[in-house]
Amino acid sequence: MSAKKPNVERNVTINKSEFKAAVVKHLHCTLGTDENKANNHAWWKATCSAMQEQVLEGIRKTQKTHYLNDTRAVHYFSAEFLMGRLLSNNLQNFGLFEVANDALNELGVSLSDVLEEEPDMALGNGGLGRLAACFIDSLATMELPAIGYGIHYEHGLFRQEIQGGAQIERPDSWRDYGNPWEICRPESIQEVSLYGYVETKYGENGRIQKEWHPGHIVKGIPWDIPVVGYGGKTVNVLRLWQSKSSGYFNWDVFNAGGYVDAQVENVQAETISKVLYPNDETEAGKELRLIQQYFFCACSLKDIIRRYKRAHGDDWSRFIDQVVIQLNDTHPAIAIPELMRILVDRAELDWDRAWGICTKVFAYTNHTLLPEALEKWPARMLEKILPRHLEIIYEINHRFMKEVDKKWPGDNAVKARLSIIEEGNEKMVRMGHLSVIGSFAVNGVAELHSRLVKQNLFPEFDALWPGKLTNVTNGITPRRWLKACNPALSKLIDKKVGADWPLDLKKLEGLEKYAGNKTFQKQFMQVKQQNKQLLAAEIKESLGFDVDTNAIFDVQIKRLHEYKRQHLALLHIMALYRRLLENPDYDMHPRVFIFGAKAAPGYKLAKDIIYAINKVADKINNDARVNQKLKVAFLPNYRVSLAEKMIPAADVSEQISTAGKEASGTGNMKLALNGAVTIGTLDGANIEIAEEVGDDNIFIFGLTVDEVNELKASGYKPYDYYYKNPEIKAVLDWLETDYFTPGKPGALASIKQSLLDHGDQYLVLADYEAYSKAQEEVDKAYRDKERWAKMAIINTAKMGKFTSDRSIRDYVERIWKLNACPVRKG
Ligand code: H53
Repeated sequence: MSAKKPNVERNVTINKSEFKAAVVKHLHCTLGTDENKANNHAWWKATCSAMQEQVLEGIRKTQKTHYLNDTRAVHYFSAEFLMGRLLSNNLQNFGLFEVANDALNELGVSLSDVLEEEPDMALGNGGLGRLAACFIDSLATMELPAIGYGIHYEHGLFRQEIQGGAQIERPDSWRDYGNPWEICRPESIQEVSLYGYVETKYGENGRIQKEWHPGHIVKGIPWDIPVVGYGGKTVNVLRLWQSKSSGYFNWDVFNAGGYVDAQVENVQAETISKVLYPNDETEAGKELRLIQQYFFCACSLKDIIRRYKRAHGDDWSRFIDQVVIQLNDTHPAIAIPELMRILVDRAELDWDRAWGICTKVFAYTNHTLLPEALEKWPARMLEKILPRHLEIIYEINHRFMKEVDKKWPGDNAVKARLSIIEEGNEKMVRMGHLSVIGSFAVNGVAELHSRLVKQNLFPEFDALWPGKLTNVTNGITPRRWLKACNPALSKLIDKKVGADWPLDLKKLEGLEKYAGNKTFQKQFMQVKQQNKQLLAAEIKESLGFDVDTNAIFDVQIKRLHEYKRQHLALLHIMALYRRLLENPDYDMHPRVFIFGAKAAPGYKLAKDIIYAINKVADKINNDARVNQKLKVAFLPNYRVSLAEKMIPAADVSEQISTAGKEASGTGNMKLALNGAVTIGTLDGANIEIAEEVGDDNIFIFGLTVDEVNELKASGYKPYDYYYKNPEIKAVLDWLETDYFTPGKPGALASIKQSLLDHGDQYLVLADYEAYSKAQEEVDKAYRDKERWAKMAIINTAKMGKFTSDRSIRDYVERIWKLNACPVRKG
């Protein structure tokens, strides 16, 4: 089949002097400045523009090739794409990194300083958005016809400042001074309808026809962001839609009374794409969010259909051969009734034919089991914003309920569970159900998660359609997450296993035979040490204090959420502090606990945990009695470009979520790939990481999913642990004093309350002792230098499975059925 491993042959050949000339040309002709005046920002833009010449040529060739071959393509619909910076990645993927480095050097400019000028493109919250970015990298690398569709947010995820220990949100402005990568495509503008009413008409043949008279129309303007595959052959695009007023006012609707809705006037067209909702794993339930979702789905479907019709006219029979749409979570699920509306109301296909098409086009990825993350929309809200879509959803549900009745005759309980409509005080539309019913494949994102999706979330759907629910374990792109972010390790690896591992990550297994080799161990750990020095410099610059690079760098980087249990790590840090105060000779290897995490602005406890980490850090870092052995660094504004600095420097990777809660995790893969050893629970992809590296090379602790369930079923009592374990008690009581917050007793008390009075939903106290023991094992292992080096090497060696190329191969073979379409020179 199709998705073969690509070869390394490159499509771009430009030498140093040509590159230099191109940069200077853009400095003069694009930016109107010159070498003497230009600052790093100008050099960055000029370098991007020089690259963009190559990129645009790549896009042109790719699109021409795909058009001429009339390829089947995957359309990745996602409300989030967390791209990070593009220059370094594009240089790497075109194989021009060294060329650019030398060229800029000759111009007296440092490439690494120039790279720092680029603002992160943070159009996503966390894992789900970053996964989308890794996937489009792999798709381009594997020469697969693909397009990402999303929203051109004016403001991406907020910038986090820490003031007095607390998180402050500031607006992100990734394109305030222009973005050199994006290409506006006015020729492909689309219009999207909202609000209004539905008219029922009777056609000549007695056929009932529905006509939606919208109350509001907005324009969608496409901006294309290039997605350069490794080797620079295929350059796909990420198409992001910006909303604009259409200047269109429907007098008919107004006169017919359909425009009376006060809200309509409130929805300024431009606000739709103004800002990314900063909630990760919580459903916002806001009208604007639903409008955002519909807006980008409607624009994207029109775009797909326009392209299809260019090749196939009004003949819908080949649509399912050409188009597959992957729904990244339920955020784009409204695309299902939208496609039905287009097929039934516009193209006038009969329902069954339209449904037959729809259910062969969509596939859905579930990323969570957390109830608060499963989207539901009030039927009334849908009726107001998308009246025709609500009718269509009712019809889908009506027909589906008949199918359920055939399978489970007369069973109303099962019907209530499976219905797209949840009855109650307020009727709700369950987007997860709609997604499962409207898709031909549904996947979870790690083995355990996919099993739980089948067993707990959608058991009857699995019984109804055996085989539809499946697993595709997540992955990460090794181009960004090893080659680009860890050049020293990459070079060392090149020498041992050859330079083509970025395309075939299983090649890293070749390192295994050196895991016990003293010389290699030394080289490997020297690279780690260098990376730790770089991070130490970053910590010094950002936080103002020194850290010992001989200490264990223990890293926890991810969104702040109770289920991820940063507060479990915090309790343990406080316990170490206490042990050191009680016994100055307490035997531990020096450790620096390093955090990066943003909290959703409305998530009070998550913000309290950030505050607590910072307050505890202040105290410890300034306490001369302990700070030779213990330090805590909370690096503000965690984002992709900061991750790229933290990950190569980590010794220990904290993956300590409550079992059954983290669908997969991808930070776990990035850290292990860079030689960090995991301390983690049997959750998400940690399980598969443990399978790959073996039990000796990972520190697994804590309750399993079954044990979590048993404990909850038997009535979990967190107070039992509080009274039983004096350390837990002491540390929790400490939080209530003003020791860490002088003059403000109780400022950290909400954490204690959540763990005791509010029931400790995520079993922090139940796992505490096991975690603390596992940390002692980590300490012991680290002191044995050879043992540690071996563990670290094996972690890198065994991460082959977690390349996003493998995930994409799984999608291609099992779900998308795509063929690669190589783009040739010329
Ligand atoms: O998706 C990641 C997983 C991770 C999961 C995350 C995620 C979001 O970032 C946002 C919403 C959501 O439902 C899930 O938490 O475990 O690795 C990619 O699959």
